Amino acid sequence: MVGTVTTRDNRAPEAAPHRSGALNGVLSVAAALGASHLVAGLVDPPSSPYLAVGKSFIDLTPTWLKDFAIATFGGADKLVLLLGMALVLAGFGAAVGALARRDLRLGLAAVSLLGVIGVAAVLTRPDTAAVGVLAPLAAVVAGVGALVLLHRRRPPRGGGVEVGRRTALGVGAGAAVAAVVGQYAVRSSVDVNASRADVGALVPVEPLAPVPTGADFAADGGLPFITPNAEFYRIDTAFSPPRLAASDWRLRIHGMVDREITLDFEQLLARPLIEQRVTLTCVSYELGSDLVGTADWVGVSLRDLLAEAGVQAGADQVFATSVDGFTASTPTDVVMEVDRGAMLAVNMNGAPLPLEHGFPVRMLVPGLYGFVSATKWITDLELTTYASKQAYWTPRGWSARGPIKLASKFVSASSTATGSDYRVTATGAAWLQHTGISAVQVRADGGAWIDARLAADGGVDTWRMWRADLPGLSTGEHTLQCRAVDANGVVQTEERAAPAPDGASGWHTVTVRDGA
Ligand SMILES: Nc1nc2c(c(=O)[nH]1)N[C@H]1C(S)=C(S)[C@@H](COP(=O)(O)O)O[C@H]1N2
Ligand SMILES: [Mo]
Repeated sequence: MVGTVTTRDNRAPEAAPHRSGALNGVLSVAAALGASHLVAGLVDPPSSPYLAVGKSFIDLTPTWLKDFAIATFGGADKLVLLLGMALVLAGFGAAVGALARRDLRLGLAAVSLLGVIGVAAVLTRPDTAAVGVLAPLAAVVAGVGALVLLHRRRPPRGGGVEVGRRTALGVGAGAAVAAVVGQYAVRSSVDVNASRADVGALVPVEPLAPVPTGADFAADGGLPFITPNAEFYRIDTAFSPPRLAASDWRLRIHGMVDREITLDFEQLLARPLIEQRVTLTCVSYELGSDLVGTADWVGVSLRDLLAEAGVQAGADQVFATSVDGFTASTPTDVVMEVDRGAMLAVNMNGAPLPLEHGFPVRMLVPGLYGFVSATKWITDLELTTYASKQAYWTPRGWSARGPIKLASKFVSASSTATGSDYRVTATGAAWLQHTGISAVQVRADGGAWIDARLAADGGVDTWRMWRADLPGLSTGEHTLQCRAVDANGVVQTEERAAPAPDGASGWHTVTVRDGA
């Protein structure tokens, strides 16, 4: 009967080829990405659609999602984004394949859409060159080519399976090879590692005294006073760190200045080199989180550089731009404070800045959160006004100004049994850069505050480590809190605030148990 025939005609083509349709789509998208990454690697690395779209994605991400990603994944947020993009692209590829199976033209249109998005990203990103559009165009050529090839070679029902499989394998292998070679080309386009080795460790006019002994309680489970570069938190909007050689670096100081200045790296280093011990903090710091670290920085006084340029009256904002288009603005009056220590840093803990931390040059202003003061890969400084220009995070709902808030946190807590009760030894850190800490207090279960022992003072722009003993805790669970008192006697507020828009506040609270 009619029913039987219909069933056969519908069922036969659907089972197996449907799956290969999705696979064809995924392979075509992979071919598109591989080819474009290769072409980008050869002509203009930042134009790789994968990187450019990733970067655009970051910039277009709503603030709540970005905050969530930083809070949830911390330093791994980039990896999560990468995996997320791979998943989205694989899903997109499967859809392309399904469309192509219905009508090849639909599939081709869909895969070309990837190229259109890529062209748009390349043309609108500040760090991409016009020649970079060749990369998304290569994506279209490779994606369309692969889809046509795979579609044509799709085995006719009941035969030719080997031919189809070989084509698929060939496209997949070609995509992988192109991606790997492209990545190699991206990495070797600028030899930043050689450039870092050239810069090496710089010798300041007056080297800092070593960190005083007893500046931390690392032996009791606390953090080391100096944060090793490899463990220093990283926060930025860069999908992958810009690769800028010191020899290609230029800094333009312009806007409301008497004399515009353009410096290259050698000219920067010809200025007197200063060294400062500074604790950097991210405004996204949440009570107890890791977005705070201390390093010894060598660089040049920013105040002196701006004085050379001659800051004009009314220029209340120092507007910094990085090579990848991130911007941050700092109040001019803070940068120009005689003892503030605003600097352009080139060394971090005795080594050239790691790529992730801004090689070759970054800005630092002790006492201000990173988003308003610590521009990495800095290439431009404009003296302007808050009224005329907004930095990256301002329209995204964060404060235009960002003095660091008084904070303290627990780092470790260990318990020791003492007969029928137990004792907890806690370590932690407290900071109010550029003011200093005079005391830290700890309490259990809302009881009386106990003064913690402060570690040796490592400098007014750094954190202060502390250690506290809480004896006589009864078996079971207890809640510990800490609070800091700054050098002026101001006590850290109990009032809780989320990081947005201008930094978290409140007392860090942890739970301890005996035997834990
Ligand atoms: N170019 C660039 N510089 C940047 C950022 C950025 O996104 N791009 N983020 C800022 C923020 S929010 C912080 S907290 C510090 C973090 O510096 P780190 O990654 O070296 O710890 O860098 C600042 N400088
Ligand atoms: Mo930050």
